Amino acid sequence: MQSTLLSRFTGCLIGEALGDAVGELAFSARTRDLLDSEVEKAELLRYTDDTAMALGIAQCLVESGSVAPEPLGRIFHANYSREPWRGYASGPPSIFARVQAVGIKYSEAASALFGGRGSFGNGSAMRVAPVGLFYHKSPELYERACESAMPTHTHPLALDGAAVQAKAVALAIGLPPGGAFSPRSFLEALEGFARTTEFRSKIRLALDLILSGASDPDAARTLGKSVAVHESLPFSLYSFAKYPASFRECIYCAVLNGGDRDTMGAMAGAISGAYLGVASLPGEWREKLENSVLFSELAASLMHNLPLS
Ligand code: AR6
Ligand code: MG
Repeated sequence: MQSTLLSRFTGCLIGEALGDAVGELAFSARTRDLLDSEVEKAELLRYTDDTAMALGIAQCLVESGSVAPEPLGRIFHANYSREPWRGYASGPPSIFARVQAVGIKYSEAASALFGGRGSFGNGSAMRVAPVGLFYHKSPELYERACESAMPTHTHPLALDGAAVQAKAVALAIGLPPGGAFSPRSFLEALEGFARTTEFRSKIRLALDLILSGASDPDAARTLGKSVAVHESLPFSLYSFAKYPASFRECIYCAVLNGGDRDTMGAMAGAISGAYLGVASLPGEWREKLENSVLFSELAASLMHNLPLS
């Protein structure tokens, strides 16, 4: 039982990193064959800011048992300062610079972005998977996911998106990987968990597209695939719910239909890895993953420090 849960936790973190790294390659290798050959040629599968920030959240949970915005902001900031080349968008670095210059709180700097509306980029959802793992049985899951968004993303859509992605990971952990998977049950549970009209209607649309047999490119066009969280997250959920039995097929769907490829790979990969467990992720991808020991260690530490439920 314990080893099954550990394999899901590890699968989630490694799945996130693999989807991110393979998705990043898909910006230049835009077909399945080209992508396979790029992965084969690569010595190392290198992840981007998505996974770097997910690692920051896991680190904060292991160190403090919480995702309080200020300590979490300090960890994001320190990790960014060490590796600024991971492909961050403009929002987080500008928040870190402002906090450093003026001494305000991370969440205060975050809420001033984009004309005072805060960011609805997918940055809060792309990194939230460890919150989904840690609080998978907790009634506080929604609130804790929002808390983890606050150091950089304060827009209501970014908060709801973080909560929906965390819930997707939590649901995936609770489902038997060998059993019959119902896209309807999975997506309707997420629809019921979401609190914004945008997410509720997009998740419903993702289900309708699966049930009606739409093609993946049509689904991507219909749902959207940009850095806006209410576009790229619904298509990531679609990718997992359409291809639950195969990590590889799920990732091909998420990263080979244009848009924000690395982040859709990261979000879909975290859910798929949590559902299937680490042993079901492609071995030839796993053996090339940068820092893979760190993911296994963090997964074990998260599991051994779970809050009482
Ligand atoms: N109004 C208009 N545009 C917005 C708004 C808004 N309220 N919020 C976000 N955008 P950012 P992230 C647009 O900078 O979410 C990395 O490559 C705006 O164009 O907060 O952490 C990752 O791998 C802004 O530049 O960063 C992900 O792909 C963009 O959304 C992605 O970037 C990103 O928001 C994550 O970015
Ligand atoms: Mg990225």
